[in-house]
Amino acid sequence: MERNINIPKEIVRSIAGATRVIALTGAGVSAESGVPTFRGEDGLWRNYRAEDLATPEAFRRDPKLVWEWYDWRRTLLAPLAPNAGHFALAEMESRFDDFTLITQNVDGLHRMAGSANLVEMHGNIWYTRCLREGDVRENRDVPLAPLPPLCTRCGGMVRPHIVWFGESLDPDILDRALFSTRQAQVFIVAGTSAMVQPAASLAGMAKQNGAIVIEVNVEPTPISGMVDASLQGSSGSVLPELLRIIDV
Ligand code: BJW
Repeated sequence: MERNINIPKEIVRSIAGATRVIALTGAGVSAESGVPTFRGEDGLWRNYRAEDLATPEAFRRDPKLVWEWYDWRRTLLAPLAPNAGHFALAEMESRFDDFTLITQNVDGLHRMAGSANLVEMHGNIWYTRCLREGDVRENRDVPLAPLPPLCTRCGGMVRPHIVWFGESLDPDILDRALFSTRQAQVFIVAGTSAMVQPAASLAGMAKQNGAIVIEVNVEPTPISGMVDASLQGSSGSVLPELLRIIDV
C-alpha cells in the first residue's frame, strides 16, 4: 500500500550520500509474513513463558518439551515467504558500498529474500547444534522425527542453534555486529521492541559514533526518543518507500 513517509530533507541527503549503512531488524519485520512477534498483543510471550522454553535451564529440564515448541514454530514458518520489507533490505545491499544487515530474527527470511551480508545475532531456527561436538547443521525437516532430533554424525543430542536468554552470543558474531555498528554512517532499526540486550544497545552505540539513526516501527519504543527520524508504520510499506527515496 502506498504511503508517504515524512523524513527531513537533510536526512534523506545524508542517507543518499552514505557508503556505510547498517540495518538492525527484529520480529516486527517478519510480522507481515505471518511470523508471530514475541511481545505485544499476539506475541509468543503472551502464551508461553520464556523461562520454560527459551533458556538453557529449560532445555536441560525438558528437552522434548522445548523441541516440541520449536517443531511447532518450524511448522508454522515452513510455508512462509519474505515480505516487501525483507526485499527492500535485500535491495539496499546493492545501493551502498558497505551494507550490513544485523538481524535478531531466527526465521531465515532475510536470506530467502536475497540478503547476503547478514549477521544473525540470535542464531537460526533451521539449524541444530550437537551438544557433544558442537557440530552445526542445517535441518529443514518439518515435522521433526524423531523428536527430540539426534545428531546425524554422532547420534548425540542436538539443540536448536539459537541464543537463549542468559546465554552469551557467539563472540565472532557479536564482534561483527559491534564492528559494523561503530563504522555506520546511517543505522536503520526496524521492527524491534529494543528490549533485549545486547541488540537493544546497538542503535545508541551507532548514534554515539556519529551515525544518523532511523527507526521504523508501528509503535514507539524505548529508543524512539533518541533517534533522528522515527518512521511510524509497518516495515513492509515504510522500508520500500525508504528505498525509493534513496533512489530519487
Ligand atoms: C512492527 C510490525 C511491523 C510489529 N512493522 N514493526 C543488560 C540489562 C538487562 C538484561 C540483560 C542485559 N544484558 C543481557 C541481559 C539479559 C537478556 C536481556 O536482554 N533481557 C531483557 C529482556 C531484559 N539478554 C540475554 O540473555 C542475551 N544474552 C546475553 O546478553 O549474554 C550475556 C549476559 C547474560 C545474562 C546477563 C548479562 C549478560 C541473549 C538474548 C537472546 C534473546 N533470545 C530471544 C529468544 C530466542 C528464542 C527463539 O526465538 O526461539 O530472541 S528473546 C526474543 O527477543 C528473540 C528476539 O530476537 C528478541 C528481540 O525481540 P524483537 O525482535 O524486538 O521482537 P518483539 O516482539 O519484542 O518486538 C517486535 C516489534 O516489532 C515491536 O516493537 C512492534 O511494535 C514491532 N512491529 N509489527 C514494523 N509490521
